[in-house]
Amino acid sequence: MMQVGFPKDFLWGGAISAHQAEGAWNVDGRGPIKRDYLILDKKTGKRLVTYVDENGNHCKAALENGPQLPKGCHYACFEDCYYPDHDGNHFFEHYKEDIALCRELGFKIFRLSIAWSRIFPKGIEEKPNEKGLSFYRDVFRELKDNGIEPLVTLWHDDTPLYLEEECGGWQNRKLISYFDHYALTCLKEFKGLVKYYLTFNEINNVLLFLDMFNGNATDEMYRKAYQELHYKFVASSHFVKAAHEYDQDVKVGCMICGVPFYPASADPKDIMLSLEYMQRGIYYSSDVLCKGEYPDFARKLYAKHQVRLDISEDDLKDLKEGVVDFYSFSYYMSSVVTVHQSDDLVSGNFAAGVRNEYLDYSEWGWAFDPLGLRYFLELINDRYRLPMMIVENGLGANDVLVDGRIHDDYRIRYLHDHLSEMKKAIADGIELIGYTMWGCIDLVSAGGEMKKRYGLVYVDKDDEGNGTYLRIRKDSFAYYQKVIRTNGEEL
Ligand code: P53
Repeated sequence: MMQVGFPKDFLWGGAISAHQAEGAWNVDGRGPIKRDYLILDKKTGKRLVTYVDENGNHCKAALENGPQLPKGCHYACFEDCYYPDHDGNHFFEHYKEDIALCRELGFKIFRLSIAWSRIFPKGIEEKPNEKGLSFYRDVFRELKDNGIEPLVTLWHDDTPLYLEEECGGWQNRKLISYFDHYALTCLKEFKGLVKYYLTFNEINNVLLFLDMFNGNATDEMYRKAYQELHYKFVASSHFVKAAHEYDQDVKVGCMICGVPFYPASADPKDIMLSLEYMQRGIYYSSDVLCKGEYPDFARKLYAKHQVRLDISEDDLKDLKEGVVDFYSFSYYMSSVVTVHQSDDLVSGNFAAGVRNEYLDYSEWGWAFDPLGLRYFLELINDRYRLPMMIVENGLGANDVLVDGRIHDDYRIRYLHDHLSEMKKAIADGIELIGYTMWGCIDLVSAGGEMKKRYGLVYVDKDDEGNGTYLRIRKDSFAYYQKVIRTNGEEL
């Protein structure tokens, strides 16, 4: 029989990541990551990295082409700069209060990430940092005690800095074994506490962002992106295999940045172009993780940039044996592409392409497209037939406190419209098992702004780091609470 409403064990919840929420960046032995050296440049609204050059000069620069600094330079923090990720939203100190709020909301699941560098500060150690392990053990226990299942991302863009600076980052095959050691340590240490894992957050961004935001990407950049992806795919497959062998209860998902690409016109050239964006941006990564092998069209992509992968027979075997249990993805917006010239371009942070005249855009240029979510669910269901989970979705907006309250009816509308499309997809037979709304408690955005807020809960902190970090329930809090209480009957 067709499912009508949400399944009764639907996993309602919210999501955060370590470096955007925890703060306590240098507490209890946590090692540094590149994000710890990123500031928000007020003039351009862009993130800059701070470092010292070989003569000891203080420098700031946009580092768009990877983590490597010029020769002789070292990442450094300066007294007169504010580093938003150093504090996050103070989840490290506030987690009990935050989990109590999640319980009040009725969450069944809470997505968070483990900071690799809390467990292995440099990434190369043999023995894990006990204090790091005990922090996460406490958090997971607190969640369990509150009837909430943790959904754990192993990597949310936070490779230990040592591995990036000294080992060449993910261009180095050795990263696979360092990651394996970290991931297997988590698997063993958190046995019985964690049932759901995701390996690499938005793993496809490496390629997707080259396409979307870097019209001038060189062959060399593409070659590096494909190589990095390959090593991450292999590392991911190792974890899936190990998890399945070690603990029958554990389920592992991929994590794909889900942007459907639309053609701007019915010109077959535009149709073909949008297909190629889907192939490179979405299917290339998803196919490897969900089907265990590279798609046929990979050959076409490699030919375009003369890619020669470092890839072994063992790798291919591992990819085959380590396919994920469910398909998880983030969904914020769709994007439009064309071969034709257009002046009407979308601009915003991490948004690109041609403006879609049928859609509204957020203050940050992200297309509001709930139907695009259902479209994406259909595409993915057709291709993989796996249970699906939406592990990020939400609206980044500049919420304003009025008499101590946030009336975020725009966020309620955003949620309502996306949840309605999910409900329709489920009625059409799509196996959707969970939804974790992004940034359920306000946190630092990927672009470094605090004022781009996603939460059901407001956190009193501004872009310069001023504030009490007090938590305040927004109007959307009561809305989502009702949705969960009625299991989506009332949207
Ligand atoms: P912010 C771009 C496009 C889609 C998803 O993004 C993205 C990004 C930026 O990397 O990232 C995910 O904070 C990411 C989160 C991030 C969230 O989307 O730029 O997994 O870490 O905060 C929202 O508004």
